[in-house]
Amino acid sequence: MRSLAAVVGTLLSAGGVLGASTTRARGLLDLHANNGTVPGGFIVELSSSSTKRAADTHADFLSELDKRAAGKFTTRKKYDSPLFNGIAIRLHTPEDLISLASIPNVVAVRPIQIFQVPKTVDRRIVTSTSDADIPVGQSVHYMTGVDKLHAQGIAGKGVKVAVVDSGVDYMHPSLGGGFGPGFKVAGGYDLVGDEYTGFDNLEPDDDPRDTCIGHGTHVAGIVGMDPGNAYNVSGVAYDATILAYRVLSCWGLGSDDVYVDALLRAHADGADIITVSLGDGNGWASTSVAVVASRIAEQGRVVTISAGNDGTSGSMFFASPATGENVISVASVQNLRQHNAALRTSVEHAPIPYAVASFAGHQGMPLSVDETPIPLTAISTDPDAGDSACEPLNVDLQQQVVIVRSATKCDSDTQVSNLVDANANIILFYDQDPAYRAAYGLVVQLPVRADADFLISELAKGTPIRVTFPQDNSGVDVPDDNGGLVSPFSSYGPSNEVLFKPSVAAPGGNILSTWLIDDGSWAVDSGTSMSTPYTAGAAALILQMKGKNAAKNVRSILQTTADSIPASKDKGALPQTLAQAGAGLINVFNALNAHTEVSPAELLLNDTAHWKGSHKITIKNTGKAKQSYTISHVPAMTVISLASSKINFLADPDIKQVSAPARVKLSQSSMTLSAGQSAMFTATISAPAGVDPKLLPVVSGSIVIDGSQGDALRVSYMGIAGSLRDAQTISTSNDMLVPESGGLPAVIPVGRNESGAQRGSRNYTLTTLPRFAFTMAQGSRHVKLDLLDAAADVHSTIPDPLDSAPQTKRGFTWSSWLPESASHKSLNAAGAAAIATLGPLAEWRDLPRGGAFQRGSNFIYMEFPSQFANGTKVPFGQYKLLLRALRITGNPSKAADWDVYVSQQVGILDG
Ligand SMILES: *[C@@H]1O[C@H](CO)[C@@H](O)[C@H](O)[C@H]1NC(C)=O
Ligand SMILES: *[C@@H]1O[C@H](CO)[C@@H](O)[C@H](O)[C@H]1NC(C)=O
Ligand SMILES: *[C@@H]1O[C@H](CO)[C@@H](O)[C@H](O)[C@H]1NC(C)=O
Ligand SMILES: *[C@@H]1O[C@H](CO)[C@@H](O)[C@H](O)[C@H]1NC(C)=O
Ligand SMILES: *[C@@H]1O[C@H](CO)[C@@H](O)[C@H](O)[C@H]1NC(C)=O
Ligand SMILES: CC(=O)N[C@H]1CO[C@H](CO)[C@@H](O)[C@@H]1O
Repeated sequence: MRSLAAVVGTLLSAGGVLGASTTRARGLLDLHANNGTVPGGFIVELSSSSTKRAADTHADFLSELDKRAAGKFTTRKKYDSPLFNGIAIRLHTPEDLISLASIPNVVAVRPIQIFQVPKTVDRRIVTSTSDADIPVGQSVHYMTGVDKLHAQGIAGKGVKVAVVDSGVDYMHPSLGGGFGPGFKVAGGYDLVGDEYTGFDNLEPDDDPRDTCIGHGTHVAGIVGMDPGNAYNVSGVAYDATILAYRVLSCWGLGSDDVYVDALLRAHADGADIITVSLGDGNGWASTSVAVVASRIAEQGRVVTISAGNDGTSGSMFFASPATGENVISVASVQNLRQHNAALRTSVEHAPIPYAVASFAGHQGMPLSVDETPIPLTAISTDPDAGDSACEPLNVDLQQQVVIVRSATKCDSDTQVSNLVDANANIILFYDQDPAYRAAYGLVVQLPVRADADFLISELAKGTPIRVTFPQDNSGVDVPDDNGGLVSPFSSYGPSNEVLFKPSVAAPGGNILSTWLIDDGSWAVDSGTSMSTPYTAGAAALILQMKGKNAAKNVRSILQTTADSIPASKDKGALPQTLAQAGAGLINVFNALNAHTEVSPAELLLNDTAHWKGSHKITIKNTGKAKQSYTISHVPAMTVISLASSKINFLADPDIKQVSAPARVKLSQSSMTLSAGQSAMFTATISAPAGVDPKLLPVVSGSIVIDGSQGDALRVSYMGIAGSLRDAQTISTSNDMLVPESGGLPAVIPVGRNESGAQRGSRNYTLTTLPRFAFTMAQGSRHVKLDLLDAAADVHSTIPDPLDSAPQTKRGFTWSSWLPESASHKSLNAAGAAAIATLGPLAEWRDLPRGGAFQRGSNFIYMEFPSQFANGTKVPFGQYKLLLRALRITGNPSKAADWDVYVSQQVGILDG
């Protein structure tokens, strides 16, 4: 069973536009700010020093801005932490962006991003316990060794964990039933208020109770809910103290200027661990929250952040702020058990678990039909039939539920379409291909084969059976066929800087935890939002046992003692790519009981243009007796990132993993160390043979160190067996996102009768200006849009998608928008500047690549600019647009490191 990954956060994120069409941009100020960035909003980082206090730099900055900004501005936040000095402001006039960057002491200007409450992958409120042998809540602890630590009474005593989320419903009996000193939720703050939408409507107060969203309550329960409840579930660190920082309003909206504040507050309040289940597919480590989170981690606190739920977008689509260099970014593994809805039958039998199989179906949710009993029919009375409903059927199945085996002789779509043609009401599949995604709504899957066999044998005997689909929330726990494997929704790394991302994995698929007491009190939910607090709880157990000075080592400890996660349940399957699994599934018992330390935990290979293959690894025997070690290499699956078109990333269901191991030479294959002794060996890793470097294969694996006292530790490596600088950055393919579009970039005329991209040259007036759209195949640190004289002798260095694509209708439905934003210091980019242009129109920094199913999909879809970046009107004339994007790791002063695209000719005429 697979679900379409949910979208975490919003789009477009880190980019900013320098200058926009003023009138249109002003219009945007009035829009609901749910479009990626706060219009006109920036976090400005300022430099401070011992002679210049933060407060003074704030005052200087504001008085300078007051002098320079023609329009008004609003001050949203002031940060004067030693970790981050700066101001968040909102400009009311786009032209003032230019002033911003030129003010002294400005270190960085980053647009304020809007975040939404992560849409978790499946959610279900639960109301009844099941009779399964391992309760769904405890099974996660069996997976990670936490059950054994709980049995020893280790549950995070004395450790403070800050939950930065939608608040916590601390009135929940399993979360302490109160707030303040002495309670489990001992402190925190509401930084947003109920109504915050990203505009200037923050209403902070000191009560962080979660009354409307539930996400933070679920997260807090995973960290530390008390045992002894009806479901016999417990948080990982139920003796820890929780601090709740509410950063999401009842609209489910928050913004990163607020998150930065929350992180700094949690740090100042003495949180030992900060956990953040928020993020946005982005790829870059340079967003405000990622930068601040990383600095906090560097200061010796543990920061856990979700990898993101964008696994269907393929490799290198990692969420920010989990991209932050020093944070622990957490992937998700499926719980061993899952909670299913259950149908009832008119014959004596326990409720039968089923899963809704449609594309949009939510695991665990009942099929949405009324509760009248419906007769059941089998297409074949042979439960092993492999060809049922492969041919058109000569029966009328109206008003019947049909049970059918997933065929081996034809595909499920054929079966479904034959059954639907025969008027089947509801289809029950069994033995189903887990990759199956039905296009029809009323298709369910029975995960337990014995249930199907029972129903068919009764029907074969002639017993009439009626089935009902109760619409209440009672259900049944069953083993998950994919239990223990990486959740398909879990985002892939590495980051665009080729940092080792994700760090580790923890249970995040089908997790039972606390919920709002006004909305059922308990829920099963899935996402890296769930695996992240699990890891925060694990860190609390480690800090309790090893002391708080261990904080800086928690990531390494969890990584080196993690358990390898296989790519499938097949015997002998290689480990899942570490780009999705991280170093492996955390094993907290091993983390606290190993008699050996190895370092470093991560080997960063970078890409082939910057390959670092040789690494020294130290093994230390921390036990009381002599130990001998064997050292070996265990490769993981290699991800082929790009489609053979060599432009765009492969997305679900085409993500390709192959067995193409890196070649690893170890200077030693064994060693013996006496108690307390340490020694070093060298691992030399080269890119695998037989994979096309142009497809950017992500290669990963571990050096495994097995000790004679039972320790199994690992050092994990990740790198790209190709050169990022050689990869085309501007997408020009027509097989991504809008298949029928004819490809981007393109000038797109608008009007009732318009349906395609502009071909050839064309004239417009100011009232009929077209749009311009593009999307990125790779992330880019720097994207520039300039105006060219139509006669300029400048040519694209990338193919024009219109040359290869048939002229077909476009599917654009988005309204015009152009995120206003960043003023950045003007370029010293000689390479890009070498082309003579009429002037800059817009620019973006740290743009993410397009994702597969993103809302908005990181398209830039904008009005044809009628003004330069500085607000000066573009005179009437004949023009082309010049779009340039710096390749990842490209040198801005080298022309060859920029992709250049020149648009069709556009005339702007008076009229
Ligand atoms: C409840 O969980 C504990 C472990 O935390 C386990 O030992 C016990 O058997 C469980 N009880 C039930 C009724 O499942
Ligand atoms: C990889 O190399 C690039 C280019 O030198 C550098 O910017 C980046 O930080 C390197 N990444 C790592 C993980 O070392
Ligand atoms: C749009 O097409 C319709 C039908 O072909 C035609 O009648 C109408 O005049 C066209 N409108 C414009 C603005 O060209
Ligand atoms: C656009 O307008 C210019 C100036 O009026 C004219 O020379 C040119 O032929 C027009 N181009 C098209 C494609 O109509
Ligand atoms: C604005 O930018 C354009 C294009 O670069 C330039 O020609 C013009 O002189 C600038 N105007 C001002 C007021 O700086
Ligand atoms: C272009 C775009 O996506 N605009 C959206 C911005 O957010 C508001 C509120 O959610 C939507 O209504 C707009 O469609």
